[in-house]
Parts: sequence; structure tokens; C-alpha cells
Amino acid sequence: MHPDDHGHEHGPDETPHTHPHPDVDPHAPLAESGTGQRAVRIGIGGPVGSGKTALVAALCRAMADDLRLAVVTNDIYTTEDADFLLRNGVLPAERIRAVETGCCPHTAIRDDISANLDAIEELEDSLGPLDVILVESGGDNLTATFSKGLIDKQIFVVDVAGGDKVPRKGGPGVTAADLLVINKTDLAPLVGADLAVMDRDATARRGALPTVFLSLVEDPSAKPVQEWIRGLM
Ligand SMILES: Nc1nc2c(ncn2[C@@H]2O[C@H](COP(=O)(O)OP(=O)(O)OP(=O)(O)O)[C@@H](O)[C@H]2O)c(=O)[nH]1
Ligand SMILES: [Mg+2]
Repeated sequence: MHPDDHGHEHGPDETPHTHPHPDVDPHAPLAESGTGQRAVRIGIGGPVGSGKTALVAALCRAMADDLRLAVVTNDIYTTEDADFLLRNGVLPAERIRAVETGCCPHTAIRDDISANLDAIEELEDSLGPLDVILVESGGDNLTATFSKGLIDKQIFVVDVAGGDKVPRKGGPGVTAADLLVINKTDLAPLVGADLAVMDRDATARRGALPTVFLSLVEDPSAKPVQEWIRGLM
């Protein structure tokens, strides 16, 4: 057995894997935002069904009156999430773009980000100056993370229905996202999830990085997330 450059052990017949570690972003960061020249781009990632689109819808409803917003959604084979946002009228249609990744969702937000960058550019060209662009990743696993060449800040959404172990399991979304959202707290009693355990483990994983608990059923304006975004402005 020999360790590869990530410290993983390999047997004699296995070749070490060489793709970049998800914690290491190969893309150069965008110029610092806050210059007033372009929108703050916020990536929203997290496992399938954790409530990313519901959060995007809540944020649009809560902020579209006073901020210039646009949304890019990513789905693998459909435009399901963009269709949901359109059906629910959370933003005018011209402010929503759908990217069909056709591949693992993390590829389109981390490795080949061109389709997402094109969508953002089209929005900015057609709408003029914007304050915030939300980019929702397709649902993925705990290793998913956005390229810093695509977004300025990253929100990672997990939910309590997956069990209170999820923050403890770590991964770059949980450990390094600028904001961790633990959603669906209304379901905690139904699935036996202990929110205090999730809070303790999230703090242990994230240090000083913020974590908020949310139930979009009980708080449809996603107040703590909205406040965090407004704090970036
Ligand atoms: N009970 C409860 N249900 C929620 C909450 N937030 C979202 N949901 C429901 O969870 C389901 C999945 O939500 P979505 O917003 O589609 O999740 P998603 O992360 O965008 O899913 P993918 O894009 O498919 O990965 C929907 O039926 C939502 O109505 C919540 O706080 N509480
Ligand atoms: Mg979605």
C-alpha cells in the first residue's frame, strides 16, 4: 500500500487518482465584488431535495422589490427548477435562465463553468446592472462545491430529513461554504433529528463560519438567509 498525494492508501494494482481535490479550486478568483460594478454572485448548492429551489423562490419573493435580482438554475436533464420558479411567478421570466448540465452537477459549477458564465453574461447584457445573481446548482452530494471563478459567495443547503449526522459528515460544502443552511427544521421531530447535535457538529466543522437553521414552511421569507445576503451588499 502507498499513499497518493491526498493521503489515500492504494494497493499495488490501483493507480492513484489525480483529479483535483474538491477543497482546492483551480480557477482564479473573480475580482473582489463590492466595487459597485457588477452583481454579487451567490452559489446555492446542496444535496438533492434539500430545499435549494424553495430557498431561491423565498429569496426572490422577499428581495425583488428592492434589489435587482436574477437567477440561474442548473438541472441535469430538465429545466425543472427554472420552470418551478416561473410557474410560481417569483421573478419575471427574463430574469431566470436554466442551464441543462447533461453531466454531474458539480462539473458545471466547478470544472467547466462556461455554460453558467454564459447564462450570467446573457442576463447582465439583457437586463443591465444587477445587484444579486443566484446560481442554483443541480442537487449533488456532500463533495460539491462552486468554482470561485463562477461565484463570490457560496450557500450550502442541507436538511434535517437526511438525519442529524449530516454536518458531522463534513465535505467542502459543510465545512467551507460561506453560509450553511440547515433547512426543514419543521421535520426534525418527525425524523428524530436533534438540532442541538447538528448545531454542535456544524460549529465543530466550520469554526467561525455562520450556520443558520431554517424552515421554509414556517418562515417563507427565509429571514436569516435574506439578512445574510443583505449584509453582503
Ligand atoms: N417540510 C418542509 N419541506 C420543505 C422545506 N423546504 C423545502 N421543502 C420541500 O422539499 C422539497 C424539495 O425542495 P426543493 O426546493 O425542490 O429542493 P432542491 O434542493 O431544489 O431539489 P433539487 O434541485 O432537485 O436538488 C419540495 O417538496 C419542497 O416543498 C421546509 O423547510 N420544510
Ligand atoms: Mg432545485
